[in-house]
Amino acid sequence: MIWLKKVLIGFQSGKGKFNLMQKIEKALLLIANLNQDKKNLDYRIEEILNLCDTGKVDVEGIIVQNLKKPQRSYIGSGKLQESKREAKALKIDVIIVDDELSPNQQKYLEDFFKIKIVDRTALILDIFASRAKSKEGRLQVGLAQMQFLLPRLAGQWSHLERLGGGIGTRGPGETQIETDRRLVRNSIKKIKKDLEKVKTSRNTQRNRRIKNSFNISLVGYTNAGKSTLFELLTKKNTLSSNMLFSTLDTRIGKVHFGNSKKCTISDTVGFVDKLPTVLVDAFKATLEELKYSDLLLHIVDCSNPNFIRQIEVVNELLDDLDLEKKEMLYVFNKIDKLNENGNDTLVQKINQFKELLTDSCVSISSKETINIELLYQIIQKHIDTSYNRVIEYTFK
Ligand SMILES: Nc1nc2c(ncn2[C@@H]2O[C@H](COP(=O)(O)OP(=O)(O)OP(=O)(O)O)[C@@H](O)[C@H]2O)c(=O)[nH]1
Ligand SMILES: [Mg+2]
Repeated sequence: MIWLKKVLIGFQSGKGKFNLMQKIEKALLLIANLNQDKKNLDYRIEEILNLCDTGKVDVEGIIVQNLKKPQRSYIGSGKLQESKREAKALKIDVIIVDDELSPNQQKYLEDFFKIKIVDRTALILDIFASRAKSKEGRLQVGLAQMQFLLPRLAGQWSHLERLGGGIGTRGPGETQIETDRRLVRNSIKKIKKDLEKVKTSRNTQRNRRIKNSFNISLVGYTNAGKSTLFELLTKKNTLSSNMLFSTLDTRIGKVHFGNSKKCTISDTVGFVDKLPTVLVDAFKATLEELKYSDLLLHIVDCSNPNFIRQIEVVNELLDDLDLEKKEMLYVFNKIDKLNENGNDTLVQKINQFKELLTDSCVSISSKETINIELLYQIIQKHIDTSYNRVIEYTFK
């Protein structure tokens, strides 16, 4: 829990931003595989390894246990002993757990391993904290960190209780927890107030911008290639990198089409499976831009064997945001990677999926600029149709 303490002290001193992983640390990864979900296990491992890589953690070993139901100690006691031996042998600095731990589970594992325990949510929060650049982004992530911290504060003072326990030791510990809780609650209140202010000024700017223009938003799973396409279409230099959550804050640019109608395009945060609940609000706030879009371009990394699951994750979140009725064009990106050997089954899967989508789909490569002209034409058609709709409506 030392890092949580750091977050708290940081907010007290007004800095408000912390990296959980300052240097590259050696990690042991624990995975409880419920119901022996073999099909998704490889994908799950690949994704958490990517997250670890992005969070600058070196995974030295992975321990998976198949379980029928969740355990109080996350995995069974035999596997825990094995993990402890492994952690010692590999000189591990941190245990990464690929699920969100309850405060009790967190405390149990900390007491057992006596080294830092970082669950999936803490890892994602840390990546977000190091990525957030705008004032709003930083406030949103700070708020999520505080909300995550609050129920976990109790564990941090257990060392005082252990100094003998019983009378005379519990008092100061308990009081400190209460003080910490109050400080965190006060910070939460302050961040919420600051966020309201930022929101009002953003709404004013947006109202000015969306008037009279056709607004396109890029949405999609993290690492699908949204920023690369944004860069290509706007000729802007944005951050695109082979890391998860490169983009956190929505960026807006202009695109020029043949007709005179003004067109804006926004690049948004990538989606991820099992999004931590404390981050849902932050996501919804950054994605507010989508409500004002006339067209969503759903960018799919079709070279990823799990692209269908990734599409589902994105669509579920869009549903949550009440955006399921928005006009959407599926953009199958990274087709250049499909020429590699051994991709036949994947290509077959893509073709089957595309048949279901009929005309609302286009395959491109943003990196190799394949079919970009075609994408322009399709977008142009959407703009023309929407423009005609407006004219019909006005003259009726
Ligand atoms: N081979 C290939 N790589 C691509 C293509 N488009 C993007 N990439 C690579 O995929 C990685 C992720 O690209 P980004 O544009 O940062 O992806 P993103 O969707 O913005 O990611 P987040 O901001 O993390 O959600 C980068 O290494 C890109 O160079 C493509 O068409 N082909
Ligand atoms: Mg991006």
